[in-house]
Amino acid sequence: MAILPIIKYPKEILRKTAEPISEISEEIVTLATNMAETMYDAPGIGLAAPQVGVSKRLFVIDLGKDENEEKKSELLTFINPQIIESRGKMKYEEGCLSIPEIREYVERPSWVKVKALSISGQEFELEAEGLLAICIQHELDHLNGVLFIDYLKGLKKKLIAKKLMAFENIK
Ligand code: K1U
Ligand code: ZN
Repeated sequence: MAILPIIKYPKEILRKTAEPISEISEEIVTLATNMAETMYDAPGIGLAAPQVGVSKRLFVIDLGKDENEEKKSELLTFINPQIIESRGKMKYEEGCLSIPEIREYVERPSWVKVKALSISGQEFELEAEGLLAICIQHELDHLNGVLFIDYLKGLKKKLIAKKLMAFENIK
């Protein structure tokens, strides 16, 4: 197992459309394992393959235990994910491991149904709401070269432009 370096904004790979995974090889299994370790170490609640420099359609999510510890921590791995239904709206203050120290509210569907392959190659469907739905959409955006800052408009966009320029200068 290994902790991988996390690619930071504005690196080009974060803007590319990632390639579908045609075979769940040993290399993919190792990548998913290392991505999970990297996410726990960061710490974060999700991580997409382009964030570790691999332009492939794979992400991992673990929201951890909830406050009441009613829900256990569960590692979810999504390969070639597709959102097949969505509804509702909610705002959540998102962060991104590739854009450290910036958190902003983004509005997205509050419920999604996602279809993907598991790490063992099994197709599954998952219905998610709340933070899990938000995190799935954030990670799927990474596979399409979209970042949460792209959703900001008006004054918010202008205000964070300055902070983003600081990242651009240390490219
Ligand atoms: O994809 C990423 O950059 C990871 C990102 C996922 C995410 C967070 C919030 C809303 C949508 C998607 C993060 O994990 S940022 C770190 C974070 O939010 C967090 C870290 C430790 C504990 C709890 C949250
Ligand atoms: Zn992110």
